[in-house]
Amino acid sequence: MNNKIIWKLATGVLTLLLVMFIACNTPPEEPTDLTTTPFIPKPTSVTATAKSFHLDNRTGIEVQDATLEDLGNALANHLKAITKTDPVVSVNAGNPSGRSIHLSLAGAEDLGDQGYLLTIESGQIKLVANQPVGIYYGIQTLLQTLPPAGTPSEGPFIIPTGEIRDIPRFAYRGVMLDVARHFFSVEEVKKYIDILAEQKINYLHLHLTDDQGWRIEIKSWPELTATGGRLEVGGGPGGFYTQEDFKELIRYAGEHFITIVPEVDMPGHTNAALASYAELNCDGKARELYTGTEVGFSSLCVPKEITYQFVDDVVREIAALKPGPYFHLGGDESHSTGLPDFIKFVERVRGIVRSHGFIDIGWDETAQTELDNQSIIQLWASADFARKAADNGTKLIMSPATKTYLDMQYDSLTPLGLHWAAYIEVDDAYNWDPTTLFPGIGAEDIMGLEFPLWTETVTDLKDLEFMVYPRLLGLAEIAWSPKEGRNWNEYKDRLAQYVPRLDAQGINYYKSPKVDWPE
Ligand code: TNX
Repeated sequence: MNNKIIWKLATGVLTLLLVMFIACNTPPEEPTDLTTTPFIPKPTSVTATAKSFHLDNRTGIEVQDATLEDLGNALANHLKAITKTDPVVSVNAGNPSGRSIHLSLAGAEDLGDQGYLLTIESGQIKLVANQPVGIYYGIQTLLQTLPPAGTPSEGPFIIPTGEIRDIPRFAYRGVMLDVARHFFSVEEVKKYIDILAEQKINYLHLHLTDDQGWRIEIKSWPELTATGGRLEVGGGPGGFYTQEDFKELIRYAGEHFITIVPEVDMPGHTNAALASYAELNCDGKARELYTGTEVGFSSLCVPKEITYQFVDDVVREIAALKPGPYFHLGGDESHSTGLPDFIKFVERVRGIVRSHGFIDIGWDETAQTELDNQSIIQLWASADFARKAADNGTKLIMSPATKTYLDMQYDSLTPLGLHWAAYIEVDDAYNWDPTTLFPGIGAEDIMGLEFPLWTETVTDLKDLEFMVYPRLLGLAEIAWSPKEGRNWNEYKDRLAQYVPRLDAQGINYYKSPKVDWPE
């Protein structure tokens, strides 16, 4: 061999070694595409820039000022649970430094109160919003770019680069839980709150009273819980929230940017109260406790003054717990209250509710009263009542039973639930739109959507999860994401890819035959 050949061989080997060295030490620039991440609910817009952000133990979290420190810490805790890294949270009002996730309230007006802008670059991630709640939602989205917490994952944790601009379609995105037919403990409700927050649900309406149970302590009327809280459907031990419990629920929900909406259902659905206090009955005789599932047989006594003293005490004590701006006065299925009495009752109670600083919400029957446009009407059964309200400028919460009732069975084989309104398969819960379902009710009339779970047949958290998931994911998307481009086939693939998140949290979801679930 002559020198030239040796020289060529040597440089060849060296080049190879160098290439191998570089390849091993720089993360591969694998092609990424942020637009294929299976987000639920789908963000308003996602654009991809095909690079990647590597989340590792050099990643820090920077918050613009102390007001965002709690959110920074919450994000750090989530990342710790997913990646086993331990990101340091620091305050940095200036430009984000390299490798950080930077949170700031330097948003733009077009993000509204709840929107956010998430910009992922290979060197840093920036999350901006106008309000902390927008940052919270941006964090929920960012977490969906990573594997779910609790799954064994060693990384590398690679986040595709791009930009997500996300603004909710409806300001009010709620669920309702009936804790009266079957009681759910503070711990169970908290577990539900944890998963609701991931879908950007922001209201939890608690149906606190019904024929079968009174579930909130009212100190001036102690028998409501001592007697009225004792049982539940089927005769099992019921339960109730002390005022301290309820404050804790309000606090915990607030930490997840969820507002509690308390409901005391009146004048019907009141047997538990009528069993607790004889004087609330027109005939002065206390009723028996009831553990069946019929509706429409009970009524507070409309002509008696003590009825309004009772309502005033209840609303005042609940107002003192500061749940939020809304109080739901029920008003559904008051079949044992004559219509003139019903109207008289609702109008007077509405005044009491407002006198304690609340905005009143009522089920659609309450639209039969004289309305100013300050009330909110919740449509569940009657589009006619709701239309009357809308024509009057009253805002609607849309909970059509045929689409949004989470206690409706998926199909005739579903072991739990009812079907008086419909069978609601996972595709039925997704393939509809609140702005076109009823003639004469459009986007301008609707302040939001709510997804109720009545619990005549739902006894515990496992039952709850089975009826709620996966339908709630699709419903939450209808409430959050733009209507344009909504498509079941595209969604059902995303849903299938989302499943590891449900599995990781041990959620007992219904494996609908309509979805190709992963093996
Ligand atoms: C109707 S929806 C009711 C509830 C039942 C539910 C069962 C509404 C306002 N009233 O009392 O629990 O059906 O699906």
